[in-house]
Amino acid sequence: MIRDALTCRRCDAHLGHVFNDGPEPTGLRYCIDGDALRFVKSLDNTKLKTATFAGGCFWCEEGVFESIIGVGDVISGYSGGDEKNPTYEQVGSGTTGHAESFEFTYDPKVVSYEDLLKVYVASIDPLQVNGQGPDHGKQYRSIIFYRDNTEKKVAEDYIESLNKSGKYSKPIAIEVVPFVKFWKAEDYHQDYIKNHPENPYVIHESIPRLKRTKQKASEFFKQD
Ligand code: MHO
Repeated sequence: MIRDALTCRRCDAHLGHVFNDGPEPTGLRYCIDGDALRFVKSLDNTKLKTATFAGGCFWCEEGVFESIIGVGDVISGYSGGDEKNPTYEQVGSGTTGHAESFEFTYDPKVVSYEDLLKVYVASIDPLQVNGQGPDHGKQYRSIIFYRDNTEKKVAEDYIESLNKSGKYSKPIAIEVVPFVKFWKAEDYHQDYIKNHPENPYVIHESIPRLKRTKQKASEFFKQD
């Protein structure tokens, strides 16, 4: 059996060993010191809540929220209009009333609805009307879809506090509307940033947006 010693790239400290006599499929067996591990709190799947927002390009927003502590699965889709089974092309034409949206589960014991709103506002230009960054049209408008009166109040109070903060030159342009229905987008839109890191839009819009949001709301982000 061969044993490889692991050392810290930064300070050369010993972190454990990897042996080649482990089980299939890798054949590796890890014996790692506790100090070298990062323990991640697992979500309580029985108590997850669901939230839905729209903030322009859903590829970008999905990427942001997948990086947030306490957030589970994030799905790209469409909401805010009446059209049934909308397609990307229909929504992109701006005729359906839908906005590119994203829906996700979260553990309210780990991250609160208000904290999710802070991340959301940090991830967009909250002053831009009917658009986000280079994308213009109602299909890119910003919306908080609340599911009950508590969420409605948290959202409205938060927006009011932003408007009163004196930090903004114009009124916050985020709609707060009741959640009705979320239509999941086509499969190729899911996990788009991860699957298409070479896409120019991802390089020039999505990744910078992710980095900007992380700078503004770093306390909510998972470690890399
Ligand atoms: N204008 C961009 C938007 C991407 S996005 C999913 C494009 O058409 O690629 O909104």
